[in-house]
Amino acid sequence: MTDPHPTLRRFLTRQAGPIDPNLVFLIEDIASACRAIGNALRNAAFEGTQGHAGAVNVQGEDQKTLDLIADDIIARSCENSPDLAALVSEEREAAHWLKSPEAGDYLLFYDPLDGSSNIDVNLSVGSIFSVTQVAAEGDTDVLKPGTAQRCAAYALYGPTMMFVLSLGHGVYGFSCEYGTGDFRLTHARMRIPEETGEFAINASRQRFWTAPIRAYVADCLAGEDGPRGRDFNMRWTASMVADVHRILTRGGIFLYPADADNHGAGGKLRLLYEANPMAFLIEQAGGAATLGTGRILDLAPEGHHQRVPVVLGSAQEVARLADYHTP
Ligand code: AHM
Ligand code: MG
Repeated sequence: MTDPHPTLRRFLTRQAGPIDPNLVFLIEDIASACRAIGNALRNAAFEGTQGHAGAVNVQGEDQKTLDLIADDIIARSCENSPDLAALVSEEREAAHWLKSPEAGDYLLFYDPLDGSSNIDVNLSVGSIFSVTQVAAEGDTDVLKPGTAQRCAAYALYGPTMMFVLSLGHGVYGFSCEYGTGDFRLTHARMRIPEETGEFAINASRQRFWTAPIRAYVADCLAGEDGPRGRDFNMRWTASMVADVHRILTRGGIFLYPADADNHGAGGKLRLLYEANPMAFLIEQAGGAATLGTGRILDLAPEGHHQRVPVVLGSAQEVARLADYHTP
């Protein structure tokens, strides 16, 4: 009888279609790192690793001790992966080259611990990954559009630790089995419902919002008696991974727009290791991911830590939001 919950390795080698064995190694190295980060999070109160590291990253954000631990775990777990040429991390200023690039080598972009303001209050956090390939020997240009992604994934450290992956043929969710530590397939071919009655936005920023975002949210809040003719629910976990996972599971729309306060920086979320991988996963699950108007995956990146506006989730709702931008 076929195992209804194959391990990640079995899925990659038997069920994911033709796949480069060195990409299998890389994905397994990433998953091993996530397992180790999950353990570090669980033991943080004993190990004295909660709280701030006393350092600031390249983006001017305070680094948590666990941001740095997670970054180190991922780098150490993946640096010997065959054909991995470079790492680009939220916590490192520049690309970390592991070898001289050859055509087909892999480039790994990652946010080691996303939503890390949630750590000390014991709420869900995650890690986000994006993989592209080197175009030609000696090519050190890591700034490729999201359409060039070979795969994208995130780990969610929640009540169940999960690893959610797309290789460009649908989205597959693996749950970490208590006891064995194996990631086993539990959510095959995840699909986002097209319609939704749930939105996610940091409402404390309302005074900074642009007119289209203001109008969209006001219409949702007006509920059954408003222009939408239905009541909406609002959820915001301050952890993009948790918010995206909820949307992949039961639909919804997530917004982190550019506003009067973050406009100069381009937005809040980073293109290469937050917006692009999440956009890839959302599109692979039948949803849509935009900058408010244009598709995120088509944007040509200009910098390693470039920030962009992000609107993603159920396709119809994302399309509706775009309409608010049309005069
Ligand atoms: P981080 O990578 O430094 O944790 O920042 C990204 C996080 C996202 O997970 C989340 O959607 C957002 O920042 C929360 O922002 P806010 O503090 O405005 O709620
Ligand atoms: Mg992040």
